[in-house]
Amino acid sequence: MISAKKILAASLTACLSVSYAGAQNPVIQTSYTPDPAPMVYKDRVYLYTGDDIPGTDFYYMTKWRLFSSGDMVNWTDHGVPISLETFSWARDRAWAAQCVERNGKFYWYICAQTINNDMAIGVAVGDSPTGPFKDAIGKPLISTGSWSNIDPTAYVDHDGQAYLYWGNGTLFYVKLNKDMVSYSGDIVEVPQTLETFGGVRRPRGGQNNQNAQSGPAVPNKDMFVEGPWFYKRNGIYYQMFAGMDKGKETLSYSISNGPTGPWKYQGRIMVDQPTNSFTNHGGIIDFRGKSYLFYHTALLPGGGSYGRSTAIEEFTYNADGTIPNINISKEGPKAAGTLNPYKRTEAETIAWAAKCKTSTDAQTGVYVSDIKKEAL
Ligand code: FUB
Repeated sequence: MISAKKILAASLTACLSVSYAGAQNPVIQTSYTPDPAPMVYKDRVYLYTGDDIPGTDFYYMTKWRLFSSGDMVNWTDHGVPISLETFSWARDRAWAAQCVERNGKFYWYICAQTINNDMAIGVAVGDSPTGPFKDAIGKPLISTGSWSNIDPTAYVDHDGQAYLYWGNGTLFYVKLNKDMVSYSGDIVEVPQTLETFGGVRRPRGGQNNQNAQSGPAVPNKDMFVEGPWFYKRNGIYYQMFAGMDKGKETLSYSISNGPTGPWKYQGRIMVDQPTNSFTNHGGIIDFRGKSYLFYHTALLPGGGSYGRSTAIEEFTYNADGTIPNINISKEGPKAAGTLNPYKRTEAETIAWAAKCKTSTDAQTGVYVSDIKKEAL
């Protein structure tokens, strides 16, 4: 049964989506949405994010959220498909994740703190981009006792070989098997030099984001801190990552002719921007002929370094495939399509939800539960 409020909100949303032309960033206003990981599937963008908890003083995160859009402006809230409870081995720190599709199955690579207190990478699997998802193997996929086991990014190359990269301070990869939930060969540590990632990697140590501020004594241009985003476009392999500038994370990138390097540092994509957040974490997609950078800021009211939100900028690659400098904006992307006014659109598809709150229950799924001032 759908409440009157929900029907009212559905109509309201349809109006907003047609006429609304104001700010879009941060793109989700009903919850904090750090570490955005976009995925394009069948003419729709799926946005997998973390969930910052307001009022905390560290990245104590417990769940992962999902949204989708057909036009980059109206985002449908799919709630919380997975949380720490999905993974029996995970106890805290539901950090950055990415979902990729292979042969109609969806593999959501996550990282979390284990019951042994280290960080490990796991994988949930589902039959649709919105799930339901379950822990694919009932144990971590990557577990070496290291705090560097965070921020997985996966890509299935055109020859069918899939790769999983991840890391904090140190960048690693493995070759995934066709099942996407196991791997063959050794875990490989990617060499970091001035030429490959703009600097030598910082010393090993308690790899958390505080330590990321202390780099090595050599004059680096940049360095790999965390948050790799691995993909291929027009024959070029890209490795975007959170680098470092003046004690704050950048988005920087390296490229290669092959999936495992050698990497060549290219520079910074996003640097020195008033994001209000120490960390940054990005994802890049092409959708309907345009290119988009997803990143996070702390610019949602009440936000901060532990209250981060997804933002998006449209951009154009340079002719040689290099990526231009991208600044943050309040406006965000323009609509890349329209909602179909003859098709039912429920209230949880929202263009600007600053005064809305969403909730979930077993019967209705996700629904708009409040429309008022300062609803977050
Ligand atoms: O969200 C927790 C951690 O902060 C992520 O894993 C890092 O990439 C940084 O964004």
